[in-house]
Amino acid sequence: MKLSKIYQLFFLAGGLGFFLSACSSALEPTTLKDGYAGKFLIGAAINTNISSGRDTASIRVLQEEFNSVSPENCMKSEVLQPEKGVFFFDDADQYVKFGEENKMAIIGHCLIWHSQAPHWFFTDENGKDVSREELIQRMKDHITTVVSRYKGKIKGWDVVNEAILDDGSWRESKFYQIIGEDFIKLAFEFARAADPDCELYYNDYSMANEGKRNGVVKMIQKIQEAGVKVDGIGMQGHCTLNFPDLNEFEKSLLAFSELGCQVNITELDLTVLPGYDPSVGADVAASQEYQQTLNPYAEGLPEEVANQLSARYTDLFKLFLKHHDKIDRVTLWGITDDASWRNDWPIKGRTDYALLFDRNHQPKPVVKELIKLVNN
Ligand code: 9MR
Repeated sequence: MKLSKIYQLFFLAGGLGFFLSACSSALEPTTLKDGYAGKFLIGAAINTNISSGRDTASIRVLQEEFNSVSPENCMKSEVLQPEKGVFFFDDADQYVKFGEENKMAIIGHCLIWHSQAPHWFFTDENGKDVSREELIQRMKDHITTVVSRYKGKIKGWDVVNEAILDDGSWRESKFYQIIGEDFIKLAFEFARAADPDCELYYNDYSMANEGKRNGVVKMIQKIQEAGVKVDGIGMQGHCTLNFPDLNEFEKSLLAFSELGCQVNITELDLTVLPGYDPSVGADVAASQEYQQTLNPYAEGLPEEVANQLSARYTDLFKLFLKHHDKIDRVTLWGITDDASWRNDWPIKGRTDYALLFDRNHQPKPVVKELIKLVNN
């Protein structure tokens, strides 16, 4: 063969290779929801600025990157039933409508939680604790009214939130004090009766802690033995750069899955700020005084810390991918850094960088890495 022919063939083959690789990279997913399709849903908690349509910049990111929504606050009992028998559904209705219009998997959060529950729920007209029967009735009325209203529209409800402490013991909430352990089983029964086809979850923070893991497993087993189905367990996933230990997180994920429950990573975010005390988990009641030294990145995040954040998110998603057959959904607790609750907890007025999209609604470099992980 003449040398010029060989060159021609060589260039043809090179061109073809270039064309094929361009085609395949054009086919590679470029968004989180497409990247993780077939593995698990990618959700975000949204606030009323988003569900009302006001925050158009965040809505654009949500529509491109996510396929599930959770209500950050508008379905908590103090919002939904501020007075006995007086329900406020405007924001929750708007949230569900928004989720439907955007074809998202819509999550309900949360029916029974000691926090953000209205005071009247537990007291009688004299300000004394209500009887066990009365509190059960109030729980039943609340759950039945709320779950029935959105029957067939909500993929799954966080039925009970944060009932077990880090050492595995029961939280001494009013629900526990007045009703006893049974309140969880009853809550699941009431929710199941109101919407038999809806998924029902137990949701909690610091789930990687051995004590909490064992306590939750014991509690769920008891409910299951009583013939009540728990479809899923939510591991909240409020993380820091070094908490929780991912080996412990994995042990919990496996333990929950072995109960026959799907696992949801429900409230993922990652603070980079100093001074976090792991023993408070994500207890909204915790608070600390502001100090300048505890707010070091008000003017921007140093590259070194940004890299640590990327590496940590990557490690978390590697673990989720490893167990994608057990995980139904990974939900970030917000979309952009500015809207994260972490800026104000446990210290008000700090600048944190907890989420995957920055204050200009741009994806952080790690988003591309997370999408690449799936193909590798
Ligand atoms: O992010 C929520 C924040 O805006 C509220 O002020 C707070 C109290 O209602 O709740 C936050 O969300 C919590 C979630 O509902 C349950 N797990 C812990 C979350 C962070 O505190």
